[in-house]
Amino acid sequence: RPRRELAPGAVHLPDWLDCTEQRRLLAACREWSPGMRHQRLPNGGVMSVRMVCLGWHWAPYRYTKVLDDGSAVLPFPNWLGDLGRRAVTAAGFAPDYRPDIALVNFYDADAKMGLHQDKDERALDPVVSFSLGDTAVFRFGNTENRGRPWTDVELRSGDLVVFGGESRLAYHGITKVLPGTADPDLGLTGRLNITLRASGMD
Ligand code: MD3
Ligand code: FE
Repeated sequence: RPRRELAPGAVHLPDWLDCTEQRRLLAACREWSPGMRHQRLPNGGVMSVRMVCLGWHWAPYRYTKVLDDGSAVLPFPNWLGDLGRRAVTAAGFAPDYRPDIALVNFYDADAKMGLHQDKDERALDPVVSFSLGDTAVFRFGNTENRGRPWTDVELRSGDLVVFGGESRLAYHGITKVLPGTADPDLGLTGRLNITLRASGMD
């Protein structure tokens, strides 16, 4: 199986999830989807992506155990931790990975995610990313600032990327979604990305 190193610590395994695993993950996302919200940012902006969290809720820019309306965050299922351990192991990282956060992002044809760093987790364990549905252009930058150098990589349905080591604090984002690129057999219009993280919190 191809294993592309985007940068030191950033490992891309195209088409890592087989068709059955993509369907199972999509079915789970559909169960979580009633909780999907456009996140409001402290600067007054609203994210174009719709998001639902498992385990811990990302209330920009910190993690909490309760949603903005006071209700409990959805549980992080054990099977998702198992999938995360298989993923980091396949990418060549230590198998002792214990993720306790999943962020599920839904992109319609117009959604984007600006360049940012993921630094709200106390632990620097790898971040695991799974993509489903339409292809997206993922921009992978540097650890210094939002500017160049960056590389643009297409992420397709079934792709796994693991970001650890030197890449864990790199700037990254989604510049566009390519509508209509998903396999019609999957039955998803748009794109889902599921990231797994270790909070480092109790
Ligand atoms: C590199 N999500 O949820 S996944 C995010 O496709 C996020 O929804 C994008 O960025 C998406 O924070 C990109 C790829 C990704 C995820 C986390 C990373 C790359 C990363 C953390 C550190 C470095
Ligand atoms: Fe991110």
